Amino acid sequence: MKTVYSPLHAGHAGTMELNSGELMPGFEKPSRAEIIRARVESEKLGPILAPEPHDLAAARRVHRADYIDFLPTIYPAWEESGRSGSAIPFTWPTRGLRGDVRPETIDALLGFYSFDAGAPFVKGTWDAIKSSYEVALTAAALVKNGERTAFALCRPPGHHAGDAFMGGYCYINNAAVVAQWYRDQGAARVSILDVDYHHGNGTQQIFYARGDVQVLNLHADPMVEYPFFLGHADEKGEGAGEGFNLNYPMPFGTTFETWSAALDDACGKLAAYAPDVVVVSLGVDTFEKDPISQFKLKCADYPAIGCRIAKLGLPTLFVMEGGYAVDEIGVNAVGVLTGFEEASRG
Ligand code: OKP
Ligand code: ZN
Repeated sequence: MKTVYSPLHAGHAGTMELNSGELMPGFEKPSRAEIIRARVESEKLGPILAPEPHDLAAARRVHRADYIDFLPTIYPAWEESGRSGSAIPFTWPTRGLRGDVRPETIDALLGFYSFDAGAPFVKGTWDAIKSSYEVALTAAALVKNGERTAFALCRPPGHHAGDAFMGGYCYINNAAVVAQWYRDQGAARVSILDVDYHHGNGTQQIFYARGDVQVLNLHADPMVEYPFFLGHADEKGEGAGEGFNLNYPMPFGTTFETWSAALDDACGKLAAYAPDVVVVSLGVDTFEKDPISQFKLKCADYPAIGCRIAKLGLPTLFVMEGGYAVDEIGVNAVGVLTGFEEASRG
């Protein structure tokens, strides 16, 4: 399996985030991608390729144009206004306020285009976002051109980003971009299987009214876990999308026994949909030692996940999302991929 990776992710560094009432260094840090990359090498998963350059046309297919245009202007505007460090919003147009009037100043625009304070911007953030997007599209093309699978080692991740909002470490929704790109390249149906610990609220929002992209999400129950305000089992899609969004919320403490039964059910629904291609939003924050998560998967479970997905027998693109236990993130992420490869070989 080929991996696509860009060193430009590393410029998105030194971010700060609000956690348990304290501003602290972000969990979503450059070492995550470096450790995964090192494990890809040591496991001899396959060649590591640089991304091809891409303009932002594919991003505009799933994100609002004004949102995509805003992203590269954030840090320059932040510095222009005399600040440094992490640009972070602090006011949002929630119920009872106007969400339809675009404000003029950078602090207000940050709130206008986000749903939380969890997507900080530093000097290298835009270049990292753009490289992550190019990594996803380059890996997507490998699968389109006949590879059974590929790994987009994206950083920053994407699944919390919606049509016109960032949040939860996410800015451009890489999985949504490539799913739409496959549709535009002629795929009739695409499935997105999101196995990250957190609900992929951005992906759900983008495709909620569509029947041509099936979205399956396995995650911690939003009644008690971030992102809190989406991801319940009764969210099944609307209009032409009715029945094509499936959520599997699970309680804190969920082990692989329960989790893999949900994966099995999701794989059954996916197989029945018969997509041309599967996009896996690959988060490994389901791990028992993840510092911000409450599931109990073990290292040995990750190859079994890859194996189950391989048994679908479909072209499959893996897009990196979360995972914050950096000591094991390489073992677990690459474990899914080697499990997939072993099962594909039969
Ligand atoms: C991104 B991905 C605040 C914890 C919540 C946001 C978590 C984002 C996870 N103390 N922070 O889905 O792995
Ligand atoms: Zn996550």
